[in-house]
Amino acid sequence: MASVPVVSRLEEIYTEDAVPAQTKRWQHLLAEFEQRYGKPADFVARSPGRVNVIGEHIDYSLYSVLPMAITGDCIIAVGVGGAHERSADQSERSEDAKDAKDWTVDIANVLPKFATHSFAFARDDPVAIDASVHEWTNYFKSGLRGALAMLREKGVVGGAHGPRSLQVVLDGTVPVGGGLSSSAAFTSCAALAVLVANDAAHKDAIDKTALTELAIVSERSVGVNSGGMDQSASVFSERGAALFVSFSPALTARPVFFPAAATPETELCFVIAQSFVAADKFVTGPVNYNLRVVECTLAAAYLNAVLNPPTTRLPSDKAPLGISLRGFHETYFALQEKNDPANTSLPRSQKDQLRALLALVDKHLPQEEGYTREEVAAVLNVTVDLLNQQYMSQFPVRAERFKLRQRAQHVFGEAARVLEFMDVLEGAKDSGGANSANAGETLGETLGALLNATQDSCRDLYECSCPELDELCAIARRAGSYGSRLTGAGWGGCSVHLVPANKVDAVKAAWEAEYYSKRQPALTAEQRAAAVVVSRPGSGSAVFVGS
Ligand code: NG1
Ligand code: MG
Repeated sequence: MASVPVVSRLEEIYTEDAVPAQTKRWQHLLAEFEQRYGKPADFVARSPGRVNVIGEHIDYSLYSVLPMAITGDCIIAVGVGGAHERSADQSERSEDAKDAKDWTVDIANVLPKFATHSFAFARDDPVAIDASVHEWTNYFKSGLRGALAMLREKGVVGGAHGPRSLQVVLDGTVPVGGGLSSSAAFTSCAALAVLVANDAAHKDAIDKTALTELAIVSERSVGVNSGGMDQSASVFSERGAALFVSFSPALTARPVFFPAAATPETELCFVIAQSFVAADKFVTGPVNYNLRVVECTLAAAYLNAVLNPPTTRLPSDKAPLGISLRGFHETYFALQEKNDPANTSLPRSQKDQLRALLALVDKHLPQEEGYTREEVAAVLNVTVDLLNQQYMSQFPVRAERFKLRQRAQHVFGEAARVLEFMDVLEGAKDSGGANSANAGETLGETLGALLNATQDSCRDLYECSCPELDELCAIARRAGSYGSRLTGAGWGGCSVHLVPANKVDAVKAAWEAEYYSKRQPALTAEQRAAAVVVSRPGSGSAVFVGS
């Protein structure tokens, strides 16, 4: 079991060169807390945003992904208890204690544009969230709700032990709606804050896996049917490394180091560039993100119906809608093996299996124009009503046709690219790293080609890019990027680029001249300064108890 680190010095969280700037920000947060609540904060919880290196839109189909944490993060100063809190004794004795809203959260943001709120909740309350209203404190509520559910299950909260009232002040530096996962940073951080506040005696024993799993489920209560990449990256990351996250058979995450370059000029850098196209999943979820989740799930059910024996049911798994393309994948090959154990031509490695699945998609999901509800329901042997109810009631979607062919092609292809990317990285390490300048170039080109292929697939098969993101990628490649693509959900937000250190300035200048000054002339100086970031992999969630 790996626990969330409890630290008393900021150096343990940030790199040396980031510490001075961060120290100021943390002091400001703590001063704001004291001024607002008239007492010092008890602790600060912290969770970072992330950039995804490769593996886009496959986490909710339970395929492995490779994100890394960024320096931008959410920090929450927390005070526990307070005037409103009814004592455990009182709560137990009183008749109506169960329903009395005796616990409160006061929540403020260092940025005044986020209005201050207070809300109360009862001892056994699941904490109501109105996902139809896009309200910044919903993310805190989602973390609170998930964490309390876990604490109740563990018996830490319940009976004579009421939950704790909280006063919190938050500061976030992950751009909102930018594909860098401000939402997961906020949700994981809130969940962590609530766990520590309610079980202070065990604050150094908060299991990273448990925190991640609860943050994944929590974030869905805000209205997006997301996978688990962002929360995993936020919680598990280690400074200096990307993170290989797997969801099947269980959630695991391991650090992945990029080989050292021969010279500083050839060092491989990840450069993140904002498109400034806002992609708001809450508004557009029914026609983009949540719709893709449904399309992938329907593709899994459809392939199962046409390729496996009629009575085969896909195993229910931790995918958002309970079954996944990965579940189909495993079931299909397990049955093939069982029926014909002597068959030596069955693909054994994940990569070969994914290739075989692409051929099956080509044959059994031929309709480029997509599939109607009636067509899918007929193959699944259910009514359209049941289909709607099973897959489209909790998170509504709007579509006439479901592009099962293209979505499945993207998912299997992208899952294979992640494995290929890992093989290339690990091969480079085995052969002594990118030690000569030429080896560095070849490595950059090979990895870059995979990133470019991801962008093509996102644009053409998954339809989650947009002209601005395509343009940022094209400009960067012309100026020396090895590989460029959108990162996160897409439809706007950020792009990520693999660039050798000696080309970073040229790429930045090209964006300025060809994109920002032309496409986004109205940007403020501040926005412009934040538009492009060279990102080093940062560390994950932590609890800060220093003074
Ligand atoms: P963004 O939009 O960057 O938060 C979303 C999902 C991820 C993953 C990516 C696409 C949420 C919270 N996260 O990321 O789980 O599916 O899209 O790869 O919705
Ligand atoms: Mg998000």
